[in-house]
Amino acid sequence: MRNHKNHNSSRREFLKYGGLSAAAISTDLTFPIFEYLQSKSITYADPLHEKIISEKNGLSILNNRPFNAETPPHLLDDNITPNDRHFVRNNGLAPQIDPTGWTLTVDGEVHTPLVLTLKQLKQFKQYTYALQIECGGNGRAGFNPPAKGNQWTYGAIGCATYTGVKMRDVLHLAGLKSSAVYTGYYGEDPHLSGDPNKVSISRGTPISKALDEYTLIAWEMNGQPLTALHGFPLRVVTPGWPGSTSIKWLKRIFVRNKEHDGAKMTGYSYRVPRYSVAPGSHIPKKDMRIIESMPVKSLITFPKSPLNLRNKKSLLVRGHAWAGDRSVKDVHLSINFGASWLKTSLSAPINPYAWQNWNTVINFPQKGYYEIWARATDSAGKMQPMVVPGWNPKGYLNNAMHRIAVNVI
Ligand SMILES: Nc1nc2c(c(=O)[nH]1)N[C@H]1C(S)=C(S)[C@@H](COP(=O)(O)O)O[C@H]1N2
Ligand SMILES: [Mo]
Repeated sequence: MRNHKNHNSSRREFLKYGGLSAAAISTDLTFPIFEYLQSKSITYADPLHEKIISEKNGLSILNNRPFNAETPPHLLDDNITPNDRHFVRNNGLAPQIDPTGWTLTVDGEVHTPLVLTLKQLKQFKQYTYALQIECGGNGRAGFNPPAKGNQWTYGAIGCATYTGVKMRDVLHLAGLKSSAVYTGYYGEDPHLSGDPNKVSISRGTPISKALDEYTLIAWEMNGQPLTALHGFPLRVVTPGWPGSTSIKWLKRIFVRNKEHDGAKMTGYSYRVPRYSVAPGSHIPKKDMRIIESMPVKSLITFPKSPLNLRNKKSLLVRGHAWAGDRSVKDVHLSINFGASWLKTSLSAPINPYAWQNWNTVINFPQKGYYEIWARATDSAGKMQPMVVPGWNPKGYLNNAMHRIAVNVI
């Protein structure tokens, strides 16, 4: 096992690498299992962040500056992810914003540029939807050769309810010019360097996705005002696309007449090769394409891995599945390393872009070590791969199956 060390030495290691190393991995296992099958434990590297950490119940901190934390799969068991269990991905510093006088600007390729106060924005028709947000780098830890960046395992995904207005209602009020092809969103989070002229991230989407009826400008998450970590007072929610298109602390919607070229829109950011490449290859920039819809994926959220099942051979297993812009058609489980598959009972999403819940009862034929593998299939028939798919330089789009370990004793 790569991280075979006790908690204290992991903590030291964490401090030594300035919070960039993987979080501590507990090794008090009752049977051998590879590290991705277990949950990581929290590592505190900076007392200044204790408040932030206390807002997040049981998450694994991957980095303190910027603050990044993921949710262990068993803590994603709720049908709607509670605020304290939703992962956090920050590229810069999370600002504490005074909403007095806050305005949202809409400009660029529009007939009537707008400057809206929060009060004016709330006069548009309001909607509440359950929407999943997954970081484009979720699963990055699985790539080899490894990709730099947060080593997300499984938990950079959440499905909370958001209340706000439709992006398209706001864009229609401004009046899109025929030259409008892309959005460029800007948030108020300061760059890590503190330099006010630097932007940590400014991404957007083709106009068609911004006009999707489920793309929101939201101010509430699960019925509460957005927290500072999640973008108070306003954020974009672009469900089903890389989380990076859901800009937090939203200040400006710049409508572009070409693909947006803000921070993390160009070069290799949030891009994958147009064709499959051998692991470790160098790919020319011109051969990279922007990630749009996220691929089909699922999680086993109950039971927690690893499990010792005593005096019992049946087990209720459940989780969620989602598929970017598509829906999920089926979730199957295997308890024999993929030799045969069992169909689970899968619910419809409560609205498009909400994840879907599945469950089934498994009967183990005899005692022994089992892995449960979950494989979702989307509405177009695409399935999750067992192994890490399509290596790419920045480690995006790993939708390999989630596995948990069960020891029937
Ligand atoms: N302004 C701003 N918006 C942002 C980010 C950021 O760093 N700054 N991170 C993005 C990324 S990469 C992701 S995955 C999502 C995560 O949203 P969450 O922190 O609410 O889970 O926010 C996106 N919006
Ligand atoms: Mo992300």
